[in-house]
Amino acid sequence: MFKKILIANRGEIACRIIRACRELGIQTVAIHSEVDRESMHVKLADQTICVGHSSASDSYLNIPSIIAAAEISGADAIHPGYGFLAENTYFAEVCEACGIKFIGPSKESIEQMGDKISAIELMKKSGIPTVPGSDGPVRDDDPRIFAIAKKIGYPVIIKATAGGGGKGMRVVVSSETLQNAIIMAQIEAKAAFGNSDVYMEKYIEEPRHIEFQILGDKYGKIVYLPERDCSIQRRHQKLIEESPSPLINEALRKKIGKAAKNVASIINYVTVGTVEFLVDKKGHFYFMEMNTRIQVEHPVTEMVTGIDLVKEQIKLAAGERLYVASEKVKILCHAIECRVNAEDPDKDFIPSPGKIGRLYLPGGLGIRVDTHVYSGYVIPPYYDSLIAKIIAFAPSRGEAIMKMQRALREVEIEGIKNTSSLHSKIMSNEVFRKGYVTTDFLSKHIFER
Ligand code: MV4
Repeated sequence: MFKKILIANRGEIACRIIRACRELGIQTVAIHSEVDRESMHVKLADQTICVGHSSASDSYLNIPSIIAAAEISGADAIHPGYGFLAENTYFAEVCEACGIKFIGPSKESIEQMGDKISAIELMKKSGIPTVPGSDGPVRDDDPRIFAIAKKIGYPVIIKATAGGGGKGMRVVVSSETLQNAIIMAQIEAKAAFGNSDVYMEKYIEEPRHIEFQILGDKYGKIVYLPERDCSIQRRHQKLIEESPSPLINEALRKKIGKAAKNVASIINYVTVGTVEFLVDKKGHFYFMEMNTRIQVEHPVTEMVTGIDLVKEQIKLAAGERLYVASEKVKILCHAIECRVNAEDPDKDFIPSPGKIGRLYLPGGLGIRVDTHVYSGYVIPPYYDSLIAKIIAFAPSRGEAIMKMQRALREVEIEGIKNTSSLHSKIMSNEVFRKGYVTTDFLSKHIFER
């Protein structure tokens, strides 16, 4: 096992990782930017090193500085958390070259999933269900686009090859608007990514975003855990995640779970990761992408399964054997996570950094709060706006919703704006309460005009 781990991250996830290390008896090194001197992760760690100025590129993305910090402190491993360098193949490579264990999969695995188009291609070739599509770029001046779209079947969606995060996507319902949509998508893609390539896919109507947590050891054993439903998103940012999905039954769970396990096997995946699928109304599922990191929403799976995913991730990176078996994993409860952001829901969610005055965060039976904020803490404007994750867990979905509502009522965060009122609104929405969550839920039922 590792003796000392450097955490190349900040915020709630850095705190989460330090806690896991402490329970495993591993020393911790926190790195931080100049503005983060008073941050919670710095207070929690055994050792701290300032790695640069406040902007992320000078600090949490500063590879030479982070590697130097690991060498000076004698850390034998680096945990990248999520975001920042978590899916950076070059960083994983540099760690390896310096004899420091990168706590994550191999650089080859990161690379194979890093390019979303070639990841889909590889999975399709390997027999994993993918959305029917053009299998390559399409151009507006190519007369074959009409035949391709007809074969796929309308509606189709045009996506940017270099895209991600839903930028530049366009839905086309009939051949009349196809060519124009491709032209517009190409222009948008060029402006946003400097690359005008676009491709075509069958548009899945009212899909759900269903993802499976997987774990893998270096001996080739892979298990999948019960799914998370992450359909409630705003501008392709997840807001609420829950497990199990109210719209997945045992048979479908097994079917998609096995596919997720196969996806991980294909790339010899080690440690923890997540395979994302789009699922349509009929229960057809399609591979979307794989995240080769621990994710923001991992706590819902921890509450549902009783497995500490961060500790498992560290143990698997250290070469330990996986003792979990998919068939033995039980769904212990229903869990829901609300991401509370320092944003103003009344002003189009503009970030709301600043000093936190009075702070009261909820607790009690069935509530877990993962956060790094405290009364007097100043939220810097440089990084993402997540300030707390409230996780409610109870024997049933209805009870978990009740708990979340009561927890949200207890939240008091003075000095800055936050999104807890939006969560309260969603928790009391009838469509949500019935479990009817698809990716257009927010625009249809919450932000309707
Ligand atoms: C889709 C889709 C429907 N059909 N692809 C959005 C982000 C990008 N990663 C994929 N996205 C979608 N791709 C096909 N063929 C609907 C979405 C989508 C979506 C997906 C997951 C979660 C939220 C979403 C919100 C809008 C659209």
